[in-house]
Amino acid sequence: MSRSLRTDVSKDEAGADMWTGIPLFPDSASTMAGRVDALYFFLVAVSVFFSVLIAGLIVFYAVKYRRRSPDSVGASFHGGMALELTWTVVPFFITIVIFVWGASVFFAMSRPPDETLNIYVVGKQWMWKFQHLDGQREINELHVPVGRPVKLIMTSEDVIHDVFVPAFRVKADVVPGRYTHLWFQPTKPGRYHLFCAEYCGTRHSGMTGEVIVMDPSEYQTWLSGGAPEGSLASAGARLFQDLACNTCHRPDAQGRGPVLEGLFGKTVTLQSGETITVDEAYVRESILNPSAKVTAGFQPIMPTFQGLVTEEQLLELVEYVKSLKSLPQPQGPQRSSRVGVESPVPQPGSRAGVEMQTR
Ligand code: HEC
Ligand SMILES: [Cu+2]
Repeated sequence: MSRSLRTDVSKDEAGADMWTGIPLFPDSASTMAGRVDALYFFLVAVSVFFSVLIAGLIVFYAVKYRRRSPDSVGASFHGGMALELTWTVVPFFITIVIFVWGASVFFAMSRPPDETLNIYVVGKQWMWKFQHLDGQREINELHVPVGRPVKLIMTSEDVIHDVFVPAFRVKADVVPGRYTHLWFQPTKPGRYHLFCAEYCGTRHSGMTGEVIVMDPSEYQTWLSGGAPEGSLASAGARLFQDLACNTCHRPDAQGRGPVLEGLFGKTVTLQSGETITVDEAYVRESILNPSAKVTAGFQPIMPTFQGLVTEEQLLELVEYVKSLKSLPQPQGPQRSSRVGVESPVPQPGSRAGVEMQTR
């Protein structure tokens, strides 16, 4: 039953330990846990207070005004202004407090800090697949370091799933066809349950896993343990060649497609005149449905890769595009090179952090 039983187990015992000792209240192991609990306890306290008050008054008045003789008749009266104002105004202010408090916790949960450790998640019936930027892949187990904000970038291969880590007090839907986000900052090393919290088919209840929070040094050791295929971005770089993306997207603006170097995070103007900030979702859509948002100054000649790439390969391509740093530009923003302005000769080593084969 004890907390130590659940947190100090060695790796091989973990499976058996999963189901021993169900505690009344989950561990608190993230920076969000205290805030969520405080709000939760406030809600419980308000509910208990009013339940007791109302039930008490009902009993009290039922006794006080009980019928004392068979022929007694109740007095008729019409309202009491002071009473009605009180039971309108007091709940009004209490619900406003709940709203403002709830909104502030919600905002804190939905806005990750700027510097996060990003991990990609793919849900599928009935398992969780995790991809670390360094290339490690895990199934139903997620290793993270303690004390660092972690952001999960999540999608599903089939139906809607939902990541839920009770000890962190965080939960978010994982939806096919789009990326959703979830962030947390673990505060305590240990092993914590991970659940799917959206009914997703026959074996939904078995779609569980563990988040393993480690000391930073242990985490480094674990990270260096194995990534035979290299980083996610380098896997994406290989795919970029295998799928011949590089025939159209070249770093020197001589290709038929836009330069992707430095694209991520920039604002792109579309043919429709709209502008859009390049994020994971935009890159994903550009690959699966290129004609949905055509970049200004280009023809919609890019073929769709729908059905040719898996969700995991898409993540590799997204991560590769993310890793493409801007080429040194003498003047103006990156976008100028896309509308035909002369751009500098590419440097072979300029694709920072990514091993590229020479063409
Ligand atoms: C036949 C040439 C061609 C191929 C092959 C091609 N693209 Fe494109 N790509 C384009 C063109 C042209 C555009 C701009 C028009 C548009 O948005 O559809 C574009 C747009 C994009 C954009 C949006 C860029 C921006 O500035 O808005 C991304 C990201 C992208 N492609 C990635 C890829 C990836 C990844 C692959 C390989 C899986 C690929 N492309 C293969 C021609 C190509
Ligand atoms: Cu599920």
